[in-house]
Parts: sequence; structure tokens; C-alpha cells
Amino acid sequence: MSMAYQTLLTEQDGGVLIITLNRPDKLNAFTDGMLGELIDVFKQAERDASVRAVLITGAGRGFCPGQDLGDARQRQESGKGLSFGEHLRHTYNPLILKMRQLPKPIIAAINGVAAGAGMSLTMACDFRVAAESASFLQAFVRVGLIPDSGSTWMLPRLVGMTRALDLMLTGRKIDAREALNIGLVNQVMPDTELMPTARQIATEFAAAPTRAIGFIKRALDYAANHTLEETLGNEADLQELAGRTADHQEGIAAFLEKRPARFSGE
Ligand code: LHQ
Repeated sequence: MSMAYQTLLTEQDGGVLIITLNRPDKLNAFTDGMLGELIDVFKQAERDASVRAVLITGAGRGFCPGQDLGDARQRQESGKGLSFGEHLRHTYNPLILKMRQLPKPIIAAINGVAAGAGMSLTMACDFRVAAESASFLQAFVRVGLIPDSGSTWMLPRLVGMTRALDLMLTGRKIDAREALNIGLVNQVMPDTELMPTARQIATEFAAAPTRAIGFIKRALDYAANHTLEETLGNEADLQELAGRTADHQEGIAAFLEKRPARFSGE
């Protein structure tokens, strides 16, 4: 996959597409342009069968501090452009849905501060590795806003209501260790080891049975909003599909032949 973007760097390494948010002087704050490019790159990642995992990180010392507040104020002052509600419906909401519905794993390598919608972006990923110097804040309340971009859905599911309320109502910043302790991230690495570790994890995911991973994401999102009875039915439907994949055949063959499986993603 090769694409030229203004606010993102992209690189494909084997089956891993690496996306770097690239506005380092603003800690990679979201502009409309960046949000549009992110939606585009995730659409391309979905279409391109050679992409079997996505790794997302930030350039420079920040991961992403959420909406570019300079942009947001300009839009309000000019009286032009979309209202906040329309803005969310046209940009953040489709991006977050695209990520949750991408039938491939998304790994976040959180290299620095993740605030507001930048923190939401990390939570829309499937696996989070943080650098020791990373930090997280639900910055929204600090600027008189409510958590958006899926934060109200993801954060309590990841860390529970007590902690979600604490973080959302106070907007306090937590460090990577606290994020690990409350279950917000999977791993914390020394800063210099963040990218090598995240690339290794993404490479392993890219060699996994991709279709099963897509079905697992779908099954969990379905289960979050349905009854046990409905969820059991959905599991049966998705297992039917998983059972017909080449990777399932390969998994069984490899087990019986006592060798490592070579999954094709088919
Ligand atoms: C920034 C930003 C930023 C612009 C740092 N914008 N420049 C959705 C839809 C509709 C409307 C509104 O909102 C949303 C969703 C949201 O995301 S709302 C929440 C928006 N985010 C925030 O409120 C966080 C604002 N940033 C901060 O609180 C701090 O910058 C953090 C704690 C993230 C980092 O602090 P420091 O490490 O001390 O860095 P810094 O503050 O010095 O920032 C470095 C530069 O980045 C600086 O620029 P400058 O030109 O002065 O060097 C900041 O202005 C810029 N920057 N965040 N969101």
C-alpha cells in the first residue's frame, strides 16, 4: 500500500501497515484534514488484503492531544463550517466506527501524551502498548466539553465505571504505570523499546488467522449490546464462517502434524 498524505506518514512492513500521526509541533492534534486522511487510510487498509495488521503511533514527543483547539475556535469564530455535533458526525464518529469495524487488528504504540479524542483513538484500537513517558487524560471536561469519539462507550468497558467517572469528571492526567494498573493499556515499555516491541507485536498479529481476528472483534462488539441468548446465536453464526476459512483448516493440520501453523489470512 503506498499513499501520500499531508498529516500522516504511512509505511508497509510485510503485513503490517504503520501509520504515524505527523503534526509533531502540535503533538499531532487532529485537524479536519487529518481525520479525513485517517478515514481514508483505514478504508484502504480494509480493502488491501496484503495488510493484515495496522500499527498507529505519533511523531515526536506526543501521541495525540485530541482536537486541534485552534482549529475548533477558528471554526466557531468564523461562524463557518460545521457545528460540533455535525463535526463529530462527519469526522470522528465514522473514524471510530471504521476502526472498530475493521476486520483486522489495530495496535496502538502510544509514544507520549494521549488526550481528549487522542485518548479515544487509543481506545478504539485492539491492543495498546505505551512508552514509559506516555500519559493519558480525558481532557474534555477541562475545556467544558463531554468525552466524545467513543470515550463514553470504551472507557467504562476497559476500566470500569468508578475509574471512568474519576478520569472523565476530573480530567486528571495519569501516567503509563497507572494506565497499566487500571487495565487501560496492555504493556508499558521503556521509551527506546516502544517501537521495536510494537512492531514485533504487530508482526505477530499479521501472521495470525486474520479472518478469525475480524470475527472476534465483531463478536465482542455485538456481545456488548445484546443478551446472552442473542450473543450465543451470533457466536454460532460467526463460528460457522470461521470454520469455513483456510486458516481454520491450516490450524487443525498444523496441530495434528505437530508443526507451527502458517496462516494465510484467508
Ligand atoms: C495543541 C493541542 C490541541 C492545538 C497541544 N490543539 N494545539 C471534538 C469535536 C469538536 C470539538 C472539540 O473537541 C473534540 C474532541 C476533543 O478532543 S476535545 C479535547 C481537546 N484537547 C485538549 O483539551 C487537550 C489540550 N492540550 C493540553 O492540555 C496539553 O497540551 C497536553 C496535556 C496534551 C500536553 O501538555 P504539554 O506536554 O505541557 O504540551 P504543551 O501544552 O506545551 O503543547 C505543545 C504544543 O502543542 C503547544 O503548541 P506551541 O505552539 O505553544 O508550542 C500546544 O499549544 C500544542 N497543542 N494540544 N489540542
